[in-house]
Amino acid sequence: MTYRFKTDLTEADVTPEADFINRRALMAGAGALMASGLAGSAAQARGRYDVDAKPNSFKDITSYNNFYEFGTGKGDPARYAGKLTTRPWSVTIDGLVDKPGEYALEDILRGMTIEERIYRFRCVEAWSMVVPWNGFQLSELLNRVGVQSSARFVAFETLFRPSEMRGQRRDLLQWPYREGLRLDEAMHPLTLIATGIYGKPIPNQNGAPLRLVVPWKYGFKSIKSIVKITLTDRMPPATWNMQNPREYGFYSNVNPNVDHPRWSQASERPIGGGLFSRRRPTLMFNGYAKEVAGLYKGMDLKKNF
Ligand SMILES: Nc1nc2c(c(=O)[nH]1)N[C@H]1C(S)=C(S)[C@@H](COP(=O)(O)O)O[C@H]1N2
Ligand SMILES: [Mo]
Repeated sequence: MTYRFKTDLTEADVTPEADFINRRALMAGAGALMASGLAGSAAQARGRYDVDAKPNSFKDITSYNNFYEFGTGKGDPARYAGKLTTRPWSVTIDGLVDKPGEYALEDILRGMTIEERIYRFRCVEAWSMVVPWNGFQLSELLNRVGVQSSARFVAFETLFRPSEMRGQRRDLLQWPYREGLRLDEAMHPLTLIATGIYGKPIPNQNGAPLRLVVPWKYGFKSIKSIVKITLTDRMPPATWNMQNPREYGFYSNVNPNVDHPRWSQASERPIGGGLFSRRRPTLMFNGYAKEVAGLYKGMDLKKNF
């Protein structure tokens, strides 16, 4: 019998990224074994929707954030979001659904298929990351509550609790933070409700306990700490669109050909590449054109930006 003391572990042994990369490597190995003789065995380890890029570190993803409920600085969410109480938590689902109600978090999670999805993430401010999310498809939840045929859009709201969200004591934005999707966007298999990162529960600064992830849209569409989901027949209000409709459209699909009025969207700065890391070209629909371009067929993307 051998004893393994804590001191045997190096930093790399205990970081979640290391676990993650090791697990991936194991899966790749198993996949390669099973698929020996078949082409594309390397792709075996990658999920259907995973991007072929190295994920950012857990540290990057959880320390460089936008979450104005806790302040406007990139470090404010990590500094102040720990205060937020995320249990108990419930989400009101109402509007044009068969089974409206206030659902406890546990009831929402029960029976959901939690998947791992490695997605590109592109903020409208022109920085980007690659994030290994855990979560379930929004479509699964919507199907469970029964979307009525008259529904055209889905509206989302973040928690309003100024006692724990210090940014809400100021009029930085019109609280609560709100976002919306067209129903077909919401039902798309890429559209995720994230519950974790790197296989760990999603940290408060990233939008615990439930946050939206729409990887082909600018980051502000991916609303955090959701308490309300409403099915509606009208295009719902969206926080940044209300704030400045000239700069932030309802759709806000990532589009290198449509510049923000105050900066170019043709390229982006990957976070975590170091001080002198190179910008990289921004991809149409953030690299998800094959999956989502069809949703916008016939639309003028310069007008409907
Ligand atoms: N409720 C709420 N959701 C939000 C925001 C916010 O300020 N409040 N910021 C958005 C913006 S601008 C971005 S880029 C992403 C950032 O997500 P991350 O911190 O997990 O990277 O969250 C989005 N969701
Ligand atoms: Mo953003």
